[in-house]
Amino acid sequence: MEKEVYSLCFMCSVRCPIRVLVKDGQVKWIEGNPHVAGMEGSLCPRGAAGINMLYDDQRVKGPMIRVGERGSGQWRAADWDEALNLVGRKLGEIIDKHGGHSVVLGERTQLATHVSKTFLKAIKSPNHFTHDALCKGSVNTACRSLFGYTDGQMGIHYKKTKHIVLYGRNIFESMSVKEVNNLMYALENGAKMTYIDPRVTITATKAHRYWMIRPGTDLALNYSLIHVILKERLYDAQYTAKWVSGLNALREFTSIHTPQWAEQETGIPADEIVELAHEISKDKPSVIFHFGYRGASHTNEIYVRRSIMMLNALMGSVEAEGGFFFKKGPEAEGGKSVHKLTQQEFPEIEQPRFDKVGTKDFPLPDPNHGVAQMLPHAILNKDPYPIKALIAYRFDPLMSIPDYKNNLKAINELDLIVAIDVNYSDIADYADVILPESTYLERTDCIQQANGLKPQLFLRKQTISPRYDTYEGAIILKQIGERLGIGSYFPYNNMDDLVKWQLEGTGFSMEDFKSKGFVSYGSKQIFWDRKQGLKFKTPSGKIEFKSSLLEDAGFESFPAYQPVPVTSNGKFRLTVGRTALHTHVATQNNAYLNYIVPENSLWINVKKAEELGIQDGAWVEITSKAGSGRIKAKVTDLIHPETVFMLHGFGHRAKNAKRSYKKGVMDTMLQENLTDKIGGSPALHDTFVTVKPV
Ligand SMILES: Nc1nc2c(c(=O)[nH]1)N[C@H]1C(S)=C(S)[C@@H](COP(=O)(O)OP(=O)(O)OC[C@H]3O[C@@H](n4cnc5c(=O)[nH]c(N)nc54)[C@H](O)[C@@H]3O)O[C@H]1N2
Ligand SMILES: Nc1nc2c(c(=O)[nH]1)N[C@H]1C(S)=C(S)[C@@H](COP(=O)(O)OP(=O)(O)OC[C@H]3O[C@@H](n4cnc5c(=O)[nH]c(N)nc54)[C@H](O)[C@@H]3O)O[C@H]1N2
Ligand code: SF4
Ligand SMILES: [Mo]
Repeated sequence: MEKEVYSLCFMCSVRCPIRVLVKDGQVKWIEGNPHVAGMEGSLCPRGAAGINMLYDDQRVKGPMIRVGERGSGQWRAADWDEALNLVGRKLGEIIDKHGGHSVVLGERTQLATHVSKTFLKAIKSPNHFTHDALCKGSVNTACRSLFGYTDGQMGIHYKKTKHIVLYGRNIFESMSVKEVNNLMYALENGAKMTYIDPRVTITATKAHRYWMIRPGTDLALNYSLIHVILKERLYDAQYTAKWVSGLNALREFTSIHTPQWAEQETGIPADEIVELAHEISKDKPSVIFHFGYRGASHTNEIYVRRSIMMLNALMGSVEAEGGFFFKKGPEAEGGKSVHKLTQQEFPEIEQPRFDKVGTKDFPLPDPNHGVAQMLPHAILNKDPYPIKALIAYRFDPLMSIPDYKNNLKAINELDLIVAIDVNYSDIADYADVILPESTYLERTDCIQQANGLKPQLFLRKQTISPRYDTYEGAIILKQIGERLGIGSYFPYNNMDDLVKWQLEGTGFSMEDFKSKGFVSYGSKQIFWDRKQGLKFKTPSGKIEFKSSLLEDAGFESFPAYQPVPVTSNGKFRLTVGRTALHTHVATQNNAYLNYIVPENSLWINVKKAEELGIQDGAWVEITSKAGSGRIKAKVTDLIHPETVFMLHGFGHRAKNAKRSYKKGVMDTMLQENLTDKIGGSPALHDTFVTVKPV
């Protein structure tokens, strides 16, 4: 028997719509959903490798209870009742003794996030955190400081853009299928692409203009671009007059930041900076200065992101075709949003968050996701109070928070670690109990409400029954909840119940997703009226260059630029990033992806390698304040001499993930745990290393 099921990929968080061919109960083929604009049937390599994840015999096949030391990789299989009873009993004891706030749940934001938030609210813990701060915390804060919206509430209209500027936004490797397809469409129709990165990436090779910037100096470049744009009046004067506050303050501030000054700092020729300002302003407002994710990852990141978004505002590209737009929800079409479990009434929580977000110590990061990298500090220093239990739900603090050794020390202080994972991840390996989730191909998930130019709903639909003894995360949490006496917050028995409840009042039913995998609230794209109808949520109702969010919290809108010293004494700035073949720390043990990219290597500039006596392909030792590792060198002139680069996600220590075990070096083994104290992102690129041949 053959059937086609529409669903959502989950080999990464993008959740591309897919069509899955199932034959005799086996998944035979996965492709992009052809009915979805921008997918055109395509998938990325990781999406195609979903089949290998499903049929991987090295994944967690049923609940596991640890028998050896933490991290020994020794487990015994348990049935669900035993494992859940154990977790319920231990959590109950911890909550009784130390309060609900001693329980922390960290996850990668996903469709069932409203379920885990509900779980924590019900046990009176403020300590739900997501991966978001690690990914784009400062982007979020920067956008709120300017527009009153988070970056997540904004979208990018790639397809109609005329010029895109990418600051280490390696869009053709660190990808999302729709973004790539839409940008390719624009490029084929004449759009220009400027790419800025200390390293020549695949994206760099496709760009019209590539600048090998000195690492850490994007802010200087942007201040000089702003200087030229303001001095030569290249900005959209009508738009800024109506919608921007603080233009004069910005003009005054950037008056010293000439292109000649920036050339010294960035290594980019002054005349080329002027040329970009001229060229891009001709295409305004259909231009994009991409706010980026993990490119410029430094302690001043919020100001880099603000400078990028100020350039957009100067071009009038915020809420413009071919620029940025604010995502519209169902209400914009007279429809109703889906229900979330977090809309219930909960007991009041008195304690601050473990990361102190929302207090005067850490006022600005988004409390919706908190600041994950504060976890080791909170545990080790019992600051602000003791933390006793961690539930890691599709998130690996060991490999995703800088400073592995410190992370390990911290989690070893905990009385209970529970991992809800599909794989033997590194955190699962250190857990006391692993509660395995069914893979995305084996489960129906909560509804995805996709706000955007056209609000839509998508459904991840089970394609085959679970191959092993696994459950959906929303069912696992409900089951633990029942053992803690908070079962009434989870009013469903299975995923279909939950989805039906979410859809109540929207006018849509599960049946409506069958033919195409999604439903739409309307058919036209909604842009607000740029002349009168922009709805910024800042106190002034304008784009605040001079930001009340920042200044009310005691931070400057335009702090003086701090020059970036040239790295010396044999030191390199360590930079990291992704490959098109892997997702973060999740896919290195996938048979197919592991076969193509089994380990990482260290990119090092050819001249520096020569000085140090390092040959291409030879083993080197890389050392930082936090740790060291052995890795093969990739000697190349495609990287700036002040930095070395490695892929994130390798060097796994979990023994049961046999293909990835100890392959390559873990970046968190080297990185120090540093943070942009205003925006909330980690400063992943502020660790310095030495490299020597072995
Ligand atoms: N295949 C794949 N795609 C993904 C993901 C994945 O895991 N795999 N993850 C997704 C997620 S969650 C994210 S956040 C995005 C990340 O998307 P990106 O932020 O585009 O991804 P990275 O691969 O981290 O690329 C960072 C780049 O910044 C460069 N860089 C380092 N220092 C500087 C600097 O000072 N200035 C500039 N301009 N550049 C610098 C590095 O050389 C590197 O090429 O990717 C998404 N897409
Ligand atoms: N050092 C360092 N740290 C980083 C980064 C970096 O470049 N370097 N990048 C940052 C960025 S941009 C991001 S987005 C984060 C990502 O951080 P994480 O969320 O930790 O990374 P992922 O690899 O996406 O997935 C984590 C876990 O999810 C599990 N998993 C996969 N599918 C499922 C599923 O269906 N259900 C369940 N329950 N589990 C599943 C995987 O096995 C894996 O253990 O890391 C951030 N941290
Ligand atoms: S970008 Fe690739 S891995 Fe991520 S959801 Fe889309 S197809 Fe899947
Ligand atoms: Mo991310």
